[in-house]
Amino acid sequence: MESLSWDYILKYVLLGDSATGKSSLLIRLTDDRFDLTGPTLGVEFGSRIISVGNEGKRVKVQCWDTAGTESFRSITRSYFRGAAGALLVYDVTRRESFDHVTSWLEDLRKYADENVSIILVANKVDLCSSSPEPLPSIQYGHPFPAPDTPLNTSSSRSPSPSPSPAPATTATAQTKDLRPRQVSTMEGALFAKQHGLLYVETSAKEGWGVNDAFEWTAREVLEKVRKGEMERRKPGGVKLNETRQNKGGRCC
Ligand SMILES: Nc1nc2c(ncn2[C@@H]2O[C@H](COP(=O)(O)OP(=O)(O)OP(=O)(O)O)[C@@H](O)[C@H]2O)c(=O)[nH]1
Ligand SMILES: [Mg+2]
Repeated sequence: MESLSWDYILKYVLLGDSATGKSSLLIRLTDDRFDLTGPTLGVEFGSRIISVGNEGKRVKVQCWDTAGTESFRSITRSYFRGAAGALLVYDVTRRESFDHVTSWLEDLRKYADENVSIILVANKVDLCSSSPEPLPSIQYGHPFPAPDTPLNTSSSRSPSPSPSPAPATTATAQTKDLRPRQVSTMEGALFAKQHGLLYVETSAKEGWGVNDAFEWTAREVLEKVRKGEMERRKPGGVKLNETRQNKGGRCC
């Protein structure tokens, strides 16, 4: 029975500029495919059960995919309320979409619950690299790079505090078909760290990092539940399957 097959239901929202790949990320999560998608009109919905953490908690992610177009902004904001997790998406090949992250974040802070777990999603990395690369250590709470480390140089994703004399942002594309990257890994990860967000790099096209984006967010939500920082029975946001918890013993 479906109701017995999950431990938690978490409500998520996907937000960010139009054409950053929000719908494509959701389709990759729910159907594991990459399709041509038109712009979202208002909101769309998708759901999947994922396994989270070492204990393999079964989390049903119920995800509202919002339109990035400005004209839908007042509608999409209304979906932020009650979300336990939010994926704030930008396109690494389009600087403007990263510049607008601040404004999307302001909306989230204003309209979503204060405990919402937010992950900054740097999407379309396949356009700049032929394989996913390791993320910088700052993402995992290690020290910031030296103050004089240029923010725009880390397309090579070196977490090293003394980065090699790396080329500037545009130099990532070494293969003819690859595009220049306009927002480096270091810049995205630093922004996330400074604003208390998680950070992940994804390609909805290749499937890189997509499950991580949803799982890491769920981990943070469950950790908040464990610490009592988040209501378990709040309508929408986090719902606990009492039957499974009673049978299975411990909570999160
Ligand atoms: N190469 C590449 N293209 C992508 C990726 N993700 C999305 N796209 C393409 O980018 C375009 C926009 O993708 P959508 O998923 O519709 O973008 P969206 O953010 O949902 O856009 P709105 O619904 O208008 O807010 C489509 O042509 C996708 O095929 C990716 O990871 N890599
Ligand atoms: Mg869409």
